[in-house]
Amino acid sequence: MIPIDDSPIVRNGKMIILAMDHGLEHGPVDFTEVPEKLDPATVFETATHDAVTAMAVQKGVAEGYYPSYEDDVTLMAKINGNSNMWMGEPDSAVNWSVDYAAEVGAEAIGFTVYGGSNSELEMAEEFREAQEAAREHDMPVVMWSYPRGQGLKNADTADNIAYANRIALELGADVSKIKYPGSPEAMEHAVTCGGAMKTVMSGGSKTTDLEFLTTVENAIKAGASGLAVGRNVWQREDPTRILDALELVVFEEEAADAALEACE
Ligand code: FBP
Repeated sequence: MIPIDDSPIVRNGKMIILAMDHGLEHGPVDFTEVPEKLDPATVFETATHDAVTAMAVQKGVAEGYYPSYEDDVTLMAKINGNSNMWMGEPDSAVNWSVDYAAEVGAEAIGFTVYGGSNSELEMAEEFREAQEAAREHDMPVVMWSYPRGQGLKNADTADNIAYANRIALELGADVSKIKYPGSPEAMEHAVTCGGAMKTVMSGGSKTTDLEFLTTVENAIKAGASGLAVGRNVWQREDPTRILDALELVVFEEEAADAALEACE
């Protein structure tokens, strides 16, 4: 872990990473209710909101769309990923190198590691290569750290999520992105397992405004440094409004209901 408070992906110690790699990870099904968002430019527009400290995308989307937004958006290169059509053990192909990501304009790297997968060892070795290359470019590395594999019956237990956060610290991530483990106490424990590394909450599937913001509020109170979110922002009819509210909850540490009221 290196100090990253001066990185453009961080604002006052916190961050809101807007993720849009779902076309690869989940497929067009995530866009059924919002077909206009199949055009990545629409989500890049959303990422120009002040609250967003970085936008995480895969290579093809970065190459095609980032050049039009390089003055307004901080690019995080999500360098591994795979489709939902893959039926093997959880794994993730490395789709672009850190050097090439830097050439495209990335200021940070995103990398998935599935602790507990039969592919975990290869993924850890690929992470080592990416993490050390990122150091050469002075780019922070965010690990999407998920317990996932055939040997894990209940992958998302609070203990497994805390373990995933510790794996991120041990392997040298600067930020770890974990699922909310279900309670503020469990989140606090997971954050503690990450030591001084920053932990951010994963957005998850779309819920109501209040439910989503309350979970974010609880995560922040538990010591999280923000969130990496996709569907809960860009699947909404009005992504600007939820980002206005998120800005208050994450950076101003306001309560969810007060933030929503302020954004009416
Ligand atoms: P969401 O906020 O929509 O969950 O996005 C965050 C993210 O990590 C994306 O980067 C990724 O595509 C997706 O979640 C993967 O979700 P899962 O692996 O749980 O299906």
